[in-house]
Amino acid sequence: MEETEKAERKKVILSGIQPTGVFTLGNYIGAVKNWGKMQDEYHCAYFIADLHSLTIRQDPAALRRQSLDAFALLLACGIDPEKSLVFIQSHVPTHSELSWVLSCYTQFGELSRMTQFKDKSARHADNVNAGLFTYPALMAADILLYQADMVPVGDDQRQHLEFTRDIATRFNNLYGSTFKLPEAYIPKAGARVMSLQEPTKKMSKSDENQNAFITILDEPNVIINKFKRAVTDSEKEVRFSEGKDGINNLMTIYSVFTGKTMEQIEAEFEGKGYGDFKLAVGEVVVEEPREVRENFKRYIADKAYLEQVYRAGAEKAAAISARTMTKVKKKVGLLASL
Ligand code: AQP
Repeated sequence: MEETEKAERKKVILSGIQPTGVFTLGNYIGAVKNWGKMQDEYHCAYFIADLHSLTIRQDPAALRRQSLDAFALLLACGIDPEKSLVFIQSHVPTHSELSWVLSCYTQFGELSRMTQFKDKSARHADNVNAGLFTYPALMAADILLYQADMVPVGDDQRQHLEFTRDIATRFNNLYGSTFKLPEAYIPKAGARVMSLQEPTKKMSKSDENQNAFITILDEPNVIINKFKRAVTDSEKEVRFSEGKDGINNLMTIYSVFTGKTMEQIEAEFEGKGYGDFKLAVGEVVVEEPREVRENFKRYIADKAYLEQVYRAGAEKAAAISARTMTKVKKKVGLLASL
C-alpha cells in the first residue's frame, strides 16, 4: 500500500483543555498524557479551549497569560506540533459559528440535564450565564467541525460527548450525512481523579483549596506534602472498597503510575499505615512532573516560537474546519457569500 494512502486512513482524534489554571494530575492522567501517546497512530488535533473558559468570570490579563502557559504546557507534556495540529480555539472563528447553528438545534431540556451545568451553576450561583448553559453546543462544534472519530477525555465529559452524538445524529437525519459520529475514548484507570480534600468531588484546577489538587508544575516537596495531607478515612487498611473514596482515589493514582493492580497494591501495603501509603503515592508521582516542568520552562522562555506554532496551527485548523462549516451553511439554507 502507498504511504499516502495509509496516512489517509488514519483516524481523527480531537480534544481540548481550558486555560483555567495549570493542568492538574487529573487533567494529565485523564486526558493529556494519553494525547501524546496517540500522535503516531492517529491524525491528532488538540486545542486550548479559551472560549469555554469565558463561562466563568476570568481576569483578562490572567486569562491571556494562562492561555499561553497552557499552550506551552501542551508542548511540554509531549504534544509535538510536527505531528499534531495544535491551536487556540478563539483563533479559529468557525468554532463560534458552528456553535450558534448547533444551539438552534438543541433543546432547553437536554441542556438542563447536564451534570457539569448543574455543578458549575451551583458553584458560581452569582453568574449562571447563557454560555455556561450552551457550553455543550460549543463542545459539539469543536468536535464535529473536524469530523473527529474519537475524543479522548476524562469520564466527566462522557455526558457532553453523548450530547454531541445526539445532535450530530439529529442534524444528519434532517439534512443528510454531514457529521461523523465521534466515539469517546476514556482511559480505564485515572479517568476520574478525585479531589485530595473532598474525594467525592473530581479534582479541578480551579478549586479554591490548593491542597485539593496537584498541578503538573508542582515541585516534588509540594506534591509529597499535598499527598501527606490527603483526606482518607478512620480505618487503617489500604483496601479498595465502597465508601473509602480517599483511599480508592490514592490507589487509582498509584496504580496509574506503577502499573500495579489494586490487589497488588493491597498486598504491598498490608500491615502498613496510611502514612506510609500516602508517602509512597507521592514518591511515584513526582518523576513525570519533573520532566514536564523542565520542558515547560524551556518553551515558555521562547515566546516567538510559541507564537509561530499557534499561528500556523490556527491557519491549518481554519482551513480544515471551513470545509464542514461551508457544508453546514449550505444545508441549513444560509446564502453563500462567495
Ligand atoms: N479530575 C479529573 N480526572 C480525570 N480527567 C479529568 N479532566 C478534568 N478533570 C479531570 C479531563 O481533562 C480534560 C480537560 O478538562 P478541561 O480543563 O477542559 O475542563 P474541566 O473538565 O472542567 O477540568 P477542570 O480541571 O475541572 O477545570 P475547571 O476547574 O476550570 O473546571 C478533559 O478531557 C477532562 O475530561
